[in-house]
Amino acid sequence: MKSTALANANIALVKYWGKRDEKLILPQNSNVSVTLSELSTITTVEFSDDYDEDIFILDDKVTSGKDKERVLSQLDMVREIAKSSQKAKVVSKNNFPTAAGLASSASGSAALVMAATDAIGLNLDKKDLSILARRGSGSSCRSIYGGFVEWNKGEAGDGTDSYAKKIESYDYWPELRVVVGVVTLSEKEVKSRSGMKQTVETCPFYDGWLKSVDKDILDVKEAFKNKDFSLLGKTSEHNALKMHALMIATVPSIIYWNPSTIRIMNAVKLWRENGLESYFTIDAGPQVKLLCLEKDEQEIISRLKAVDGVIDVISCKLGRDAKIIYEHLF
Ligand code: 2P0
Repeated sequence: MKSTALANANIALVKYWGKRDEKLILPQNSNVSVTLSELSTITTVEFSDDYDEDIFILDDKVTSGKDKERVLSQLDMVREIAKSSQKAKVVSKNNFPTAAGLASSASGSAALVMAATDAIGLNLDKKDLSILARRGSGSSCRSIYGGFVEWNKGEAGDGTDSYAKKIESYDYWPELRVVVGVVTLSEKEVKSRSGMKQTVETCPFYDGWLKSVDKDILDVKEAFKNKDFSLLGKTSEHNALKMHALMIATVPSIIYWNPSTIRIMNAVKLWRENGLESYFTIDAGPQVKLLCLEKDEQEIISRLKAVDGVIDVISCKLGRDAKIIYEHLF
């Protein structure tokens, strides 16, 4: 009744920002991500009659409040499918800063459902794991897979057709890199969940976003197919800026950037003008992720490290599928 899973974080190239169903976590638009090799969560789950209540320990701290509630509600879903009432102990570790916009909820929820379903003896396929992960945190449905991944928004009211599928495997484009510039270790002030709800409710440009996203998805898929780095980068960068434009035009306004974020954005444009090709994408936090090719990786890393306010740089390849591992955390 004990199992451990490892899932990698992912970064969206075409973003998810807004739900059409808050409870089931169904997105307004389809979206596309790349799974990141170096950012991961490992989670061990044990179901046992010895536990009187569920326990959740994240990065060595016993959690309570919203973080714990999310885990409990996912455990409840797993118990319901398995027709079990056993309580569980969950221990989870991120190898990167939690909740600062490096997609910890994505890798966390994916690792949790994979470990919990395995521990309780369910043998779910990846589609069902993706749906269960989605119920914990939308973007996590993409972290079940490695490589390039699409979360199709689906049409059904019950969410049964809203799950992720792999577009290309982790080894499809070995030269591609995502270099993460860490500019803060603090947790963000506005959580994605409330921020995106505010945007759907108040942003006057939201319809324009929805009208333009499908073309971005076609373009990134075309870029994957032809390994067209420029098209991939341009589309991803523009899509990220469009999402941040929505956030800025939300009432009250949500600005996730800090001065270092803007310094990196300006630097990347300048580097490009001078022949070093790289593009940025930014999620719901100040961290910046740069897309580049292997031939420019070392130059990008050293230039990024030199930008004022950059605390750490993590260079990723395309990550692999989430998986069960055999070294437990307790
Ligand atoms: C994404 N983000 O596509 C977008 C881009 C952040 C910016 O998905 O409410 O933690 O749990 O579904 O998945 C972050 O939001 O939100 C996110 P919920 P989630 O990666």
